[in-house]
Amino acid sequence: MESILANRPALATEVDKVAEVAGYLWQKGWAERNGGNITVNVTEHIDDAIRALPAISPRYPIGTVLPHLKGCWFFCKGTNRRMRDLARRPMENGSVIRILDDCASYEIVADAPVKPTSELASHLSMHDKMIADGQGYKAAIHTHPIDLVAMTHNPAFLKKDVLTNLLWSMIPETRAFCPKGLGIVPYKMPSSVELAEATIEALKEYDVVMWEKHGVCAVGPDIFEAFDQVDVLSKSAQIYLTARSMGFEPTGTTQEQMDELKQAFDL
Ligand code: 2HA
Ligand code: ZN
Repeated sequence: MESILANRPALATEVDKVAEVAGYLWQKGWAERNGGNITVNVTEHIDDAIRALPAISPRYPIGTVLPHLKGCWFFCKGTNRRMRDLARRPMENGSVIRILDDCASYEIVADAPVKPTSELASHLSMHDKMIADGQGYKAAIHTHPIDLVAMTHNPAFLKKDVLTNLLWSMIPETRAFCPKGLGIVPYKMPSSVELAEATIEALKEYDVVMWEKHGVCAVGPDIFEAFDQVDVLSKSAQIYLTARSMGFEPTGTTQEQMDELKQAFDL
């Protein structure tokens, strides 16, 4: 069977971007075994011929009702699939799904019946919110950056906005490219609807969401931008821990310097 990417360059480009980012996640050491997941809303690239395709899976529940997802299609990393395999063979380690009209279930359409990520409830909840917000955001990422996850093992960093201010103060770019900062979701069961709901709540206030002792979630217009958000925060975390491992507490930019930046860049 021919891949649905054949003769569909725009859809193929979106999947290529996912594969490229999957490679970065593996190279960064953020994606052990099957760790992390990526989903992209590809609805705009779905034509009548794809719409006419039969399902190749049973109907699966999402676990929650997401009204904005009616008629939407997603490319999703497969559950239990390796990020490094997604990088090389995206359509064998991910699949295209359609959301059914009840907005509470989905079926797999192509290429292979690869069941989507175990964090689908969180991913689809983020997409539902992105559509509601109307900013044209299409991509969501969840990954396990060593430095950022390590920081959530310190209770002092879990207090509201402590980590955000610390990371902003390590290098000006972090403030500029992550202006709303990093929200913290207290530890919750992976894959749970409670985790999904808490993630959405935090995204109302922050650009990026940290799952305590687990990982990070980010969204963006495309998967490159979502990845960049995490990369920028991880860079700040690296600067912090490099200073600490050289034996000193980094001074950080001052509140005054950060305020000046906020004004200059209209953040
Ligand atoms: O997909 O990262 O949180 C594996 C995970 C679950
Ligand atoms: Zn995870």
